[in-house]
Amino acid sequence: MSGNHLFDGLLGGRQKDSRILLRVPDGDDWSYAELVDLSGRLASLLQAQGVEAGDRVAVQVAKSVQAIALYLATVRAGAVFLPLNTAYTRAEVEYFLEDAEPALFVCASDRESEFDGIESRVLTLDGDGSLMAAAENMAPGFTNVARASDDLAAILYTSGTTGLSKGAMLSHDNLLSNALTLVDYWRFTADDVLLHALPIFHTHGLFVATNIILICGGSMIFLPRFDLDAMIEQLPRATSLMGVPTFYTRLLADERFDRELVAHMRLFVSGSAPMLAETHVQFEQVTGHRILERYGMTETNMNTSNPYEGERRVGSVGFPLAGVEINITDPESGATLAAGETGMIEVRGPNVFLGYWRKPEKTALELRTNGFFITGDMGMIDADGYLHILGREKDLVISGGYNIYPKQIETEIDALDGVLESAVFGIPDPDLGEAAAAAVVLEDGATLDQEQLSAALKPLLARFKLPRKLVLLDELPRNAMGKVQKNILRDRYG
Ligand code: MLC
Ligand code: AMP
Repeated sequence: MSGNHLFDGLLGGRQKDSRILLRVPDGDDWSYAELVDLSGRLASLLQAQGVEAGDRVAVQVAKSVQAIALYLATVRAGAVFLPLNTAYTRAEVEYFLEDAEPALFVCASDRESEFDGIESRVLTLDGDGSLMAAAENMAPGFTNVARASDDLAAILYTSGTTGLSKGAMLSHDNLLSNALTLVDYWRFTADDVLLHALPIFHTHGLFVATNIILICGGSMIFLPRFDLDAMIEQLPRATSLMGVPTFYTRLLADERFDRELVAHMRLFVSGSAPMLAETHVQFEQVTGHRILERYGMTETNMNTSNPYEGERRVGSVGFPLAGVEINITDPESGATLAAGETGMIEVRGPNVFLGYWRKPEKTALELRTNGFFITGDMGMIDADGYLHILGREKDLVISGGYNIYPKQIETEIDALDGVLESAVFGIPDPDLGEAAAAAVVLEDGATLDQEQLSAALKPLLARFKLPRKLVLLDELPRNAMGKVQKNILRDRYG
């Protein structure tokens, strides 16, 4: 084995490339060469801190060029990058650290004190005594640790219906092969300027958006977050945008967003959550562009995409990507269904992950021995071969592209003093697509109100997971089998 599969594929040969890779509005521009240099210094530093090949490096930091450099440094050092949503509370972070046992946990300096007494070794990315401060004194140049295509590159945590988060293990080639396929399928070239407003702790913002640009040699306008004014200001400088449906509904609701502003744009991609047909239609009416919708998951990267040329079919997520197979099966028996029938979407290909970190029994439930991953999404392939996602078998709320697992929220609510039981379900939300709502049954004699319940949940759960609506009920609606009927709750309170 020689070389570092992912890094060589993303940035091999760009050590001296002085073209601009990252433009940070109100900040500095970064060339390819500068990013490669910084990632090398950080990789040396990780090694000096004892990080060895295969070790996990957990990272919860604000979106920045330095954070991208740390991702690349981790890969170069042969270690495993483990990014965490910046909204996670200490309680949530502790679970991931206990499970993944990282050699290092890198956090933002403004949250360092929150992690006092935590098991893992904690370093900060920014501020005094930080990795960035030390990186300045490291010698330039770094010999990458050799890593092969099926070595582990990243772990991304995702939940299941049990509510227990599982680390999806992604190999060097899971990430590289998928990004290479997308560069080709979506026609990315060195002339592209991607307006990047997604977070970089998830598949969409990190592995799809960032990896694609690194490979094609283009550049990114790097916004810290989705901000409408900044988007309107920067769109004239971009050729392409990737977003969740909320990006597009918010842009459409702003009168500055018109045909002229985006006449020069080449591509708008949407994914991570279902896009309403009316958003597709309205977007085309306003801009003359048709959004390209694609379908992916943490465990599989991107699976299907509408075509670049040819019909982008509204309500569909397009065709399987090169090398990816889609099988529609009977959710009970697992038998393959005929074309046109609706069933479980299963996926196989070089994009599909290696399994869940230290959870072989969970892996066995979802990843078949024949290589097909059982997605939990229900769908149908139409007569022209387009895949349509028609529902989810997994109990999941997708809010603004973030996943909220009802079971996790229910577990926290049920553990509160005075609560007998609860049910968390998704309700339509005009901005976020879906939002979480909770129905709570109190114990006899308990006097909690909605505000007290909300206040009790705040330190336990990231804010985006907090139920936007909380109702107190005498009992939960159940079917004859005793199962809570969330569809009734959704109809009644949605
Ligand atoms: C923020 N908040 C949310 C939220 N985002 N609540 C529910 N759902 C969300 N998605 C809450 C905050 O906690 C805060 O609450 C309040 O809203 C305002 O915070 P904000 O930071 O100002 O939010 P905003 O800018 O409005 O963010 C909305 C958003 C953002 C849609 C722009 O959530 C976003 O960028 N989403 C993208 C997620 C993503 O990248 N998903 C890809 C997953 S990968 P409070 O209480 O503090 O006021 C994947 C695979 C695939 O799924 O196929 O791609
Ligand atoms: P995550 O676990 O965060 O990776 O979320 C993946 C899930 O997001 C998928 O299993 C789908 O349910 C959903 N998803 C992603 N893209 C789309 C899309 N274009 N349309 C509908 N759902 C999508």
